[in-house]
Amino acid sequence: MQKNELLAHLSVCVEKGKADKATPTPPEMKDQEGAREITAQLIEMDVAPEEILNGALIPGMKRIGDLYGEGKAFVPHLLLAARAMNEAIVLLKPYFESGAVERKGTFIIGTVQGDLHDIGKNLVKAIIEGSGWEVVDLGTDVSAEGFIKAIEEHPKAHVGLSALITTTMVHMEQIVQSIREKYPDKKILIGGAPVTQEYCDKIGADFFSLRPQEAAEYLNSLISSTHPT
Ligand code: B12
Repeated sequence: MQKNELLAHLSVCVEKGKADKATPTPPEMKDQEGAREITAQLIEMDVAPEEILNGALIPGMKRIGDLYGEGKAFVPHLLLAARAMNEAIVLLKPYFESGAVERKGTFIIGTVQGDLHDIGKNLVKAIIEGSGWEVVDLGTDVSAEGFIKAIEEHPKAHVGLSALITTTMVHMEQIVQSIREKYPDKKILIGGAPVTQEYCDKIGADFFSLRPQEAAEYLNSLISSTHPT
């Protein structure tokens, strides 16, 4: 296959969650090469990692993110796409780390204190990573101090908080306040099933959505006004 055909095929692999040859789904792609093999082939052909990222992985992830936002794809589809994306990212990681691929900026994300739910957070991470951002994942049960320490290490990063329980969601307010005391202009995104726009306005966060693709679009919209890290 030629380069452009391979890039187009890789994009479909991400969208459809075809991580590698052994991945049995989708049925119409059974026994075909997946994201891992095709990415390896493109690297072997000296295709720039940036082109692989921007020309195949990001558009594939965007398509599935949009379908999810429209209610035409569901959580399992996003998880499969994230897995396929990760297979490719692992191979591209050395180029990201060497600085050969420019990322749009850094996004710090964590599930707030007391909360161990991370499926939604991981989806947001995958879509934002898939949209070209470096993501620093703090994991679950993250305190205000945890977020602030990460911001100290990545001062230009934007921050995302996730919460799934009404009793842990309240920690978002204190975390937002603590971040604002030290970093008044920091952009803070919040989400998670119990979170609402009203709550976002109340605690002074900058952005709320239940749709990861909208969070990626919001971050992309900030690029013109901020410099990437
Ligand atoms: C899976 C699950 C678990 C798993 C978590 C596994 C894991 N690794 O995450 C386990 C079994 C461990 C678990 C434990 C508990 N759970 Co639970 N859990 C669920 C369940 C079934 C699904 C949650 C989920 O993953 N949803 C799917 C994801 C994709 O949705 P999401 O997180 O909302 O994320 C989306 C958006 O919100 C958004 N988003 C998320 N984060 C962010 C962040 C940003 C910045 C942005 C922009 C967007 C965004 O993007 C995502 C994609 O669309 C829900 C019930 C349900 N049906 O929702 C209960 C639920 C959340 N759990 C609940 C409870 C009570 C608990 C426990 C306390 C139970 C117990 N008694 O031990 C413990 C809590 C432990 C702890 N300290 O956290 C309650 C919460 C009730 C409440 N009042 O708030 C629920 C609602 C069940 C219920 N009906 O009672 N749970």
